[in-house]
Amino acid sequence: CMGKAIPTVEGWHSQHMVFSMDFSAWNCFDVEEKAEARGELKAFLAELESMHQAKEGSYAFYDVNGYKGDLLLWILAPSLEDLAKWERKFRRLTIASVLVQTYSYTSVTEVSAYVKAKLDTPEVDAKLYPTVPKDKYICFYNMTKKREGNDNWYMLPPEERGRMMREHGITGRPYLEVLSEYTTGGVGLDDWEWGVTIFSNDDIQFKKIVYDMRFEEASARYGIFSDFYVGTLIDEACFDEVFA
Ligand code: 76R
Repeated sequence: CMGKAIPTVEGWHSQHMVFSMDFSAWNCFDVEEKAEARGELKAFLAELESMHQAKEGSYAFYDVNGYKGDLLLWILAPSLEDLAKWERKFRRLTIASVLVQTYSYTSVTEVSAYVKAKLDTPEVDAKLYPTVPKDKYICFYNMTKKREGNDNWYMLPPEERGRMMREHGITGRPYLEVLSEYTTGGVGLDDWEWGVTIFSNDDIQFKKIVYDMRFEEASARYGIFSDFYVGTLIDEACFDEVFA
């Protein structure tokens, strides 16, 4: 790495996609057409599951709360063209004809050397090539560091940024008992600088960690956030209900 930027290492590419479902269009499908569309979607998810099992990528598929969308699909794969291939497969599904994509974020898994000087450890590998858990809940949002007047993250000396990121790590670490967090970097790839994807079996932990972090200097002074997306896992048990 050259210059003032902290060294980072990158792993899999990442595509977050949020879709809204046009229920009036979906309800024009008859019973058999719906069953067929569900079958196709299940086969698509089974393909993602094999990639995940083979540890050649990973994915998450959640039922989103509120008006921002109905479905959140997160895919991790080695390259941008792999992600494009999955996107194409998805949009050729029958069910895609009743879905409108309302949000997306293209990025890459990232670990930075703010805290750990060594970037070739098993812990770092687990962040770069994650086996995404099938926890009950997901929380996804984007973050950018401010560049405004005196509050310009990118004008700070590296030691200052290091101090704040260490503080950030100290706040975050205890939460690893109750949630998993993945940071993906989108600088040069998409509009926001980072994606934050958190999984837990207790959604209240999202509220607790995000609130806790609001008091950190790195967030209080420099954090800018996108919309938040929360949702519930679409598993075998609720699949037919979600796509009724
Ligand atoms: O301790 C370490 O080894 C890693 C330290 C660490 C870094 C460098 C770390 C730890 N994060 C890092 C980078 Mn994080 N993180 C977020 C959010 O809502 C908010 O205010 C922030 C959203 C959460 C919830 C979270 C959780 N982290 C980053 C970056 C890149 C910043 C940069 O490079 O300038 C962002 C945007 C970001 C945001 N972080 C942790 C956590 C948790 C739970 C930890 C501790 C556990 C761990 O090491 O994984």
